[in-house]
Amino acid sequence: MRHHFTISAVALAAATLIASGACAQDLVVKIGHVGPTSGGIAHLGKDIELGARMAIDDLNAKGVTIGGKKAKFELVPEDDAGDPKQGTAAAQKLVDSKVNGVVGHLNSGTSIPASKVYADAGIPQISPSATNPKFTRSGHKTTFRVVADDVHLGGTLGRYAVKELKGQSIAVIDDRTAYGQGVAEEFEKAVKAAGGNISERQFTTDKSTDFTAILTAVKDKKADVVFYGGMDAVAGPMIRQMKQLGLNAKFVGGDGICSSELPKLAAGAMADGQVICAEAGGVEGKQKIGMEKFKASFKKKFNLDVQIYAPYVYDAVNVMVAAMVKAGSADPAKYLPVLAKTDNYHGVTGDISFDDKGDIRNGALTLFTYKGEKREEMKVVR
Ligand code: ABU
Repeated sequence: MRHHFTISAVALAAATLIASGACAQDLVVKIGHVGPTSGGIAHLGKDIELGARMAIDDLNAKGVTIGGKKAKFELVPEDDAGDPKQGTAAAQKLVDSKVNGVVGHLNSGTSIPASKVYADAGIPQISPSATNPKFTRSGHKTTFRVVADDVHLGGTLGRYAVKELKGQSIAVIDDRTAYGQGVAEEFEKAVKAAGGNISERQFTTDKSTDFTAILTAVKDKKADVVFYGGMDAVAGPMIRQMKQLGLNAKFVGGDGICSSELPKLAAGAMADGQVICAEAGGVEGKQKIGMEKFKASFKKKFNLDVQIYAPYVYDAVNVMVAAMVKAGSADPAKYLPVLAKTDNYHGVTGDISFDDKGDIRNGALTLFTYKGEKREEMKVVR
């Protein structure tokens, strides 16, 4: 009976290896991924999930050796729907399934509470998109991000609204999420510091669809610049309703609105040059070639345009794996100290080094506008 059990266990292990495509001598490395692949910003959640998938496929195709063993990378995807509670539940699920590391979450509102779950389990987490400064300021050694933060985003856009757009009456609206509120507050601070005037302050939610009341209040103040702290799924209909109300102000926002999808979400209501947004990263010079190649490969592989964050999550996976290779181990306790010392990793999104909080050093921003429904780069700002 004992003998029979042993044979069954071996057969089961062999079947599992065959099913996963791994050989007995392979090291299986599980990379967890969490994003909102359902709900209003599912197109952005899918963007990062596919970016992570592409990184995993490329690593497996290239062949990576960790500590003398051939590594077989597996993506373990979870959906948090952009909801903080679902975010911590998804994080716990990944911890329970013993992932070696996590890329995600997308939203600051999910990434911040989830970071404690990963920290308690000692599992490294790299967000490709969470920009609220608090994400890396809890003192967790396991928390990293590969994008600039809201101080940089809101501050740059606030100065731009006053100095370049010459806004005389600047309205600020946010969706009360960790990201939307945080970036709007940084924008407001920078406008005031640059001598500008915040004429109206309004609030909405990340699920609202009717902005008539708040936009009427903004119109009454003759706003010439509207800043929105929130995501593209709300920004698009807001721009459409601005047009319906005859509010012809510039529309400014952070990385959350800066997607390929925004023109569609605005249903053709965006005038050329009306929208100015900032992606929380940027490449210059020769590095642009790598970014363009990535976007073309992504389009070929998935028949989809990159929305915003796919290149950032691609780099997040690769930075994590580079640390495993250097440490000679995929054990989080062994590769975490190496990951923290990441210095000048040449990624698709530029050179990545982490500071002592896990933030990217010398992070860039790229200002974009939209013309003919296409995103058009204006400049990279450091
Ligand atoms: N950075 C904008 C989108 C993600 C976030 O909530 O921070």
